[in-house]
Amino acid sequence: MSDAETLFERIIAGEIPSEKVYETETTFAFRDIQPQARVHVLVVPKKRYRNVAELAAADPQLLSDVLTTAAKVAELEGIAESGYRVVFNTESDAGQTVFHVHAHVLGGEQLGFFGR
Ligand code: IU
Repeated sequence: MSDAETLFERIIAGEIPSEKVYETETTFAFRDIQPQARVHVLVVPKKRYRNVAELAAADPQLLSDVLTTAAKVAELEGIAESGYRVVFNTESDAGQTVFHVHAHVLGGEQLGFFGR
């Protein structure tokens, strides 16, 4: 297992400091160290799957927990009404760099179009 693969497990365990936003029995939410919007929070399932496809196939309840936590984060950050985006970068063309599935919760300002 590479360092990149264990990184979020170490953040969840508190071995690497992070700015926690919210936590449940199965998920952990913390601020992205390189925010791409005024609000940029990562939601990670405590059990590691490589990407959202593997998570969806293996444990749909846990995927649901991740999305419920994302909605809770939006509420806590005050962006539930103004709007926000939930993104799962999946593998290389999408720029996934940490292979422990995570949802990006982005908002707090008008977001630009995305794609190419
Ligand atoms: P990606 O979807 O795998 O590209 O997202 C990984 C994110 O993890 C990226 O936005 C990084 O800024 C973020 N991150 C972090 O918050 N803390 C870290 O120690 C590392 C990456 I390394």
